[in-house]
Amino acid sequence: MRQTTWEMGFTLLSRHSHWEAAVHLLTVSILVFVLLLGWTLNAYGEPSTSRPDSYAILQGRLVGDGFDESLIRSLYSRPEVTFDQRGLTAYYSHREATLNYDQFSTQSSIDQAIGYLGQHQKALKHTQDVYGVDQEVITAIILVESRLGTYIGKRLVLNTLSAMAALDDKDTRDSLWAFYVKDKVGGSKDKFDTWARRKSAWAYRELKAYLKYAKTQGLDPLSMCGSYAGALGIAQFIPSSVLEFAQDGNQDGQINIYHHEDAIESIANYLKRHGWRPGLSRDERFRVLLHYNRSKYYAETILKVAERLGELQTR
Ligand SMILES: [Ca+2]
Repeated sequence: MRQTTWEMGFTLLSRHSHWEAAVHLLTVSILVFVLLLGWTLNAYGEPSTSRPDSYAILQGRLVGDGFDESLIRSLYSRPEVTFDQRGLTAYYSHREATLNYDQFSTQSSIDQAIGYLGQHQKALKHTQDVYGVDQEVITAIILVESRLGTYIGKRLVLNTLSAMAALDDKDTRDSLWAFYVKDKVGGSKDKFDTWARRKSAWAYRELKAYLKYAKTQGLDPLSMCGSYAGALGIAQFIPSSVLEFAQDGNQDGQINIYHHEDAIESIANYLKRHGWRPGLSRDERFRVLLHYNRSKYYAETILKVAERLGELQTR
C-alpha cells in the first residue's frame, strides 16, 4: 500500500518519541519542499539543455531531402542526442573572438612539431612526393588546427550541426533568444536572427554532408567529436570539405580523418586542389593557404612555423 509523504510523517510520529519523530517530519518536509521547488523551476525556468524534440522539424527536412526515414528517426532518438542551447549561446557570443596564433611559434610548439615530423615521417614524405606539398607545411597546419591531433574538440559533431541547423525554425530561434542569448549576450534581436538564419542554412548543408560522409565510410554519426563550429578531425575540415577533399592515406579502405595518415594526405590534397605546387613563391603559398583559413594571421603563422621547421630539419 502506498503512503503519502505526510502519512509517512504521522506514522513516524506514532512509532517514535515525539522529539525524534518531529526531526523526521522536518526532514521529510524539507525534502518535499526541495522536490517541489525543483519541479517548479523545471516547469517555469530555463528549458533543459537536452531537448531532442527540438529536432522534429529537422528530421522531417532530412527525410524530405532523401535520407532514410527509419535511420534518421532511430539516430535522433538515441540518448547521446542533445540540443545544447548553452553551447549555441557561447558560440554566438564568441563568434568574433580571434585565436592567439603566437602560441604556435613558441619553442615548445616547434619542438613538438619536430617530434611529429619524425613520428610520421613515412606518411609525410610519401605525401610530399605524391602531392608536391611540403611536409613542414602539412605539419604546421596540423599543429595549428588540432595541436598535432591532441585537441580535436569534445562536442559530438551531430549535436553541434543539428542544433545550429534547428535555428531555421522561428520558435526554436525565439526560445534560444528568450532563455539564453537575450540576457547572457544581449545586443539586438535582429542581429541575432540574421546570424541564426545564416548559420542554420550553412549548418544544414554541412549536416547533410556529414551524414553522407558517415554513411559512405561506415562510421557512426554519434562517434565523432569536433569543434564548437562543427569542424572535425585532425585537420579540422568542415564536412563538405571532408566529402570533397579527404583521402584514405593509410589505404585501409576507409577515409577516417581522425587517423593521422588520412589527415596528412587530406590536407595535401586540399592544398594541391587549391593551387599548391612545388616552386611557388612565398606570396603564392600565402594565397593558397588563405583558402584553408581566410585569416592572414593564420596563413602567416603556417608559413612561419613551416620555415622554422625547415631550418631545423636541414641542420
Ligand atoms: Ca584510412
